[in-house]
Amino acid sequence: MRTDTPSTPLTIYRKDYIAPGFWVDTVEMGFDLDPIATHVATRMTMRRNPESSEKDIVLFGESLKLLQLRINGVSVKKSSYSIENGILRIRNAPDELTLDIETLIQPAKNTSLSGLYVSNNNFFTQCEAEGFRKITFFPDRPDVMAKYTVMLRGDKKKYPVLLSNGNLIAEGDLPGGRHFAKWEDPFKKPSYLFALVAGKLVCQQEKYKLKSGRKVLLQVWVEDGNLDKTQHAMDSLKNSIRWDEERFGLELDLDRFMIVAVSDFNMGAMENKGLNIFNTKYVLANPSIATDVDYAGIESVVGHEYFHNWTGNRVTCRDWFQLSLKEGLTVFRDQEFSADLVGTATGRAVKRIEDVRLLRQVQFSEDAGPMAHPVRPDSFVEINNFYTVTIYEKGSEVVRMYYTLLGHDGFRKGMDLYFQRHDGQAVECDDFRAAMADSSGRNLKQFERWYSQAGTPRVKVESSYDKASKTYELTLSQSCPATPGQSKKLPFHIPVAVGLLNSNGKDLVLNLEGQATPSKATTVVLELTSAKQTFRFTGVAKKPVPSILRNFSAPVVLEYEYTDEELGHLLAHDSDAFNRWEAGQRLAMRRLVKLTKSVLQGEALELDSMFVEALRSTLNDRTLDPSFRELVLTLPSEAMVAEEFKEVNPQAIHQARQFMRSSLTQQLRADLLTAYEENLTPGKYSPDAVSAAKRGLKNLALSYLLEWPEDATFALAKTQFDEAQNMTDRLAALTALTNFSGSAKNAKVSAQALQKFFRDFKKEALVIDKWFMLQGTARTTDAAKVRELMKHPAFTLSNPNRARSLAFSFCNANPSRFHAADGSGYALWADLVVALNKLNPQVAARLARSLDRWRKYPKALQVQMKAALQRVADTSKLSKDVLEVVTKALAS
Ligand code: B3K
Ligand code: ZN
Repeated sequence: MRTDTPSTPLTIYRKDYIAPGFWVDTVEMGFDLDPIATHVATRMTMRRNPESSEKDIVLFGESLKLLQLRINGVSVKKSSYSIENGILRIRNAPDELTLDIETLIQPAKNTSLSGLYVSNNNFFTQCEAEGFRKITFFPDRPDVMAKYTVMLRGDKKKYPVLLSNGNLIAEGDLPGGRHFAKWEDPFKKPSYLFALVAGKLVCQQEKYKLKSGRKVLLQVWVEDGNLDKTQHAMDSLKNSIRWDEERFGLELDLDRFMIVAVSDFNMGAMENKGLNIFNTKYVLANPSIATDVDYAGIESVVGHEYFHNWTGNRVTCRDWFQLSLKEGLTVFRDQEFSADLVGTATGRAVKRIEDVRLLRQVQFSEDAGPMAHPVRPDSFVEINNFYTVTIYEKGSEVVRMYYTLLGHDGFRKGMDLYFQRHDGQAVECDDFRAAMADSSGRNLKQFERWYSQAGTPRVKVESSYDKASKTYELTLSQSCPATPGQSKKLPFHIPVAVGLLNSNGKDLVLNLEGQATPSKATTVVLELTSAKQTFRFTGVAKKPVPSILRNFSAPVVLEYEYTDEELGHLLAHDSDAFNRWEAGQRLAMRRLVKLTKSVLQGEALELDSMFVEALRSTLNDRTLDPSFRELVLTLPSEAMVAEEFKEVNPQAIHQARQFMRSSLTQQLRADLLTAYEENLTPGKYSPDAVSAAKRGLKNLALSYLLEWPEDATFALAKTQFDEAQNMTDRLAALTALTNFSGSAKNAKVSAQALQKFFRDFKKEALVIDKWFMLQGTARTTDAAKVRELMKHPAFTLSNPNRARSLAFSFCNANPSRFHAADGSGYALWADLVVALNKLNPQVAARLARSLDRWRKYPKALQVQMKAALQRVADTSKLSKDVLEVVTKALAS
């Protein structure tokens, strides 16, 4: 049971799951599309589920006008059904029946972008998680899977294109300038995968030959005028299809696969069966509007949604608590896809580092805050609040640990068994774990705790070397901090990949006592299953330097007392590129923490030469891939430094990090200039990994160079801005110019560049988003400036991309300004959350999360944050989305 009255939000518990009282076998739908009032006729064949304790037909519905309700052609008597709190309940239904429902909905009024809505005069749907109930009354839960046939009717001029899931089986004209299209999806699916699109759209299409020889039709649909921006999405789709065939033996099961881009969309994209709907941000690209990061994002999101066709659609979730079953697994698959496409070992490591950075920065923080939840949550108020980095990114790490434990082939066997057992079913995370255990013969019972316990485990490592016996011991102990509702944690099953380096930086061949290690192995996976365990390596001639948690083999915080010298050794030599990078980050973090403390104590700031020289030699090491060098030179973000402190002072962290950046610039000026010049990419733009890596390093060098006020480097950035042949270089230059703190003359030039950028791209919404984002995160932007920008004619809160570009970027990515001492950032945040709540609760709730960690700040800030949270909580007509977030924050 759930309610629509948000003042008393109802918590739904995993333990309360009961199977549906009725199954639905077929669904036939007819839509008469009209933005003001769309008529929806639904006919479903249903049969009683003898195994359920629910005796009634239970249908969910929201914002619907019910016109008709018939069982086997006869109107259902008022006394036989009730509608209460969004549930239509029919009593005394026969065991088998045909249910007809007619509803009226108002797509143009739907600003929540969930259900059927209008964007730029076209129709789109978003049904995950619970949007289908805004279209018709339905057992809108993922374990009810049915076959759908959909008839779309609408004005032929206004809506020339009519799309739904599956195959087009009929189309034609109707009287009155209308037309129709009939679609049939041959696969049964849960309602959250239903989709329709109608409007004025054009497509890039091609026939693609699968490995089996079967030909499929691929289409990328966009608004007229955007066909010059679809090639990369199409290429990414073809790469995804090929990759899933090769890596997992999974073939596209439909004859037609469509991607549609829409500019008003709550998230990245949606995996509706055969009809993926995408945020334009993850489809549209050409060199003049998209950056290298955008190109990579498109590839990974196109891959992600495509891979859902098997992991999510063919095998789906029994209930929403199992969300990570499909999301964690599919993120793992898209991460592997992107890594495989680059192909090189460094390319793989670079991808891994980027993914881990996101995990640490956002997921570790979530795990330590009021919204912390296990990968398989036990309860929620609003499921849309649980599309989190924990479900997605930590979920992917959990899948990756199976991969680490079972190996490449072992994991593949597990996947094969999973599909063999569960194709066409709605299952649980435990079913996936069972497939991995049964296919490998391994006991993965304890592994279940990764699903049930929230929080980021800490692994503390101590080492000792015994010269006489030539043995080296590592003692690992684990703990996990308390999280809301979980005070005590039991030990996790943690794979810890370890290598040992000798004094020349070479890997030792490892002999692990009591464990058969493959001959010549230089990395072993230690399996930590108890609170504390010792592992002994034999035949170690000299005290080595341990490289622990290689490739980040588990989502934990590793504590080991490395000396600076050892870290320098790892940074210079570790064969594991992840840990090589990690060593540099540890050196940087140690100093950032110290500098922050010095700022707080009013001491003079200093940067030691050991660190500067270590970075200098990495920067100048041409044997290293530029993308790897870029990552080493990228300092831990302010948010990551904040995690090292019990009490966070954002301004002190900002000052410390800025000091480090400008000192590095001062001392590495010549090296940075050389890196800049060596990594130019003249000629035609290509988003390939090699060129993108060069641009990445070059633009990082540029951003450093402008940390030191100097006319010559300012001019370098200005020239790059003026002459850029692609968006990557243009935006990097503009960002550097905007953040430059030099003379008034230079400031004027920067301001002019910013204006020119707007003029040049005012027709490209995705570029204007970048323009707002750049300003939202600019060092000089405070809350007043954001309020001023919100008055700009191009700004609107009702488009989620635009709202995110300014509001989210300021609140989440400009910490020293957002946390201004006068509380102006929090007041702005509260105004924004309240305004968004009326328009779009999902987007509002995302922004509401910016104050999750308010307890971590100094008292003076806490008081103001609490007041802002309270103001939001006290707002009338608060959605349960926002209410859940602010209530949990206030209770922390
Ligand atoms: N499954 C969708 C997310 C739906 C979010 C609903 N609030 C996109 C994805 O993960 O692929
Ligand atoms: Zn997904």
